[in-house]
Amino acid sequence: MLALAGSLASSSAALALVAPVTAGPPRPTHVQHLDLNAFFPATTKIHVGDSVSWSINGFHTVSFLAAGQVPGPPFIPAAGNLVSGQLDSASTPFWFNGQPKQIINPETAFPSGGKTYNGSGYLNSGTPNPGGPPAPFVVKFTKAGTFTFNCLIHPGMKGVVKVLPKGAHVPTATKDHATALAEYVDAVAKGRSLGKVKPPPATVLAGHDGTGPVAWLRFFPQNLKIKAGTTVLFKISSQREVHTITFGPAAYTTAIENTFTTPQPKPGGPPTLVVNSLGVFPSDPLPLPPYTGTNHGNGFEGTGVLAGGGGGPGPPSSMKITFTKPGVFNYECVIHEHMDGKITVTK
Ligand SMILES: [Cu+2]
Repeated sequence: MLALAGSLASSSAALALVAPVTAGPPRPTHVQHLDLNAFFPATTKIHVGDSVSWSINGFHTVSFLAAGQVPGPPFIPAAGNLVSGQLDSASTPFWFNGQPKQIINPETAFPSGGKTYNGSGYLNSGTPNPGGPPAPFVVKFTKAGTFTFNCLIHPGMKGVVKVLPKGAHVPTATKDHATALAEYVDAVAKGRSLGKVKPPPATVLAGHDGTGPVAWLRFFPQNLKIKAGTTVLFKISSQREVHTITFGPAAYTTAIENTFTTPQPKPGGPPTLVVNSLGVFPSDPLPLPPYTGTNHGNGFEGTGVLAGGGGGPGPPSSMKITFTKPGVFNYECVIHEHMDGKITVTK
């Protein structure tokens, strides 16, 4: 019975087109620290009854919003679930004890709306689970229309599915692949050009992405050389990414990165994805104090999450830190692996 159902399903699937799209680059950029936050191709045309298959390459969602729906931010405070007992390495309690824990917005993180879209309502792939690439996300479209979808992690990362009546011209999957590759080549070229940025003095840019698909997961410059007493501006230079600037011993900051989110089981539903307070909150009440290399006993100081969206109620897009003591001070972004930098301070 099951085998029969399976063969019926595959024979009817063979008649309908499945259009390929990738969330993130269709192939590696082959440029160190360069990623792409876009859907390739940006626009897909199919017939009513056809499907689109999204390969998810990176931390993205495929999300169709209901009319009037404004997606919530990726991080939200957990009502009634407060940070407690967090001490620094000098055994002093952090300021954020008593604040609501930050969690990954469950509306963003978990699938919703099934695998068939009739052009209305909320349909979300959810975020990929850790460990291995996720299976393609396949959605069948049952109604003609033009439907925009978003990545809820990277604001402005959008694509369009045009569902046309049967008989209208639609490209073949081969043509879709060719369009995706042309867009990818263009995006990598934009990335190379944005990567030539020369930041102003005493400024570190986290990423330098413009408003398009480019996602530089590095700092510019990676080693900033300054005199003691200099105030450095750390600034997100991206509309779509979030980053942190987190100083401290490598073992301490890497531990924050490796436990950036922790699933806490919740009866009767998906787990709550709690974000590490040491990564998401600034290490100190703002403005951040001068950095001496021994803050919090072990040299920990961090901006918490910075976001480039700018203007809105979300996280800030920049912070300043004054460096008072000579030394070489390493920091990292605890959200993106291999996104590391250093500040070299001389007398
Ligand atoms: Cu980052």
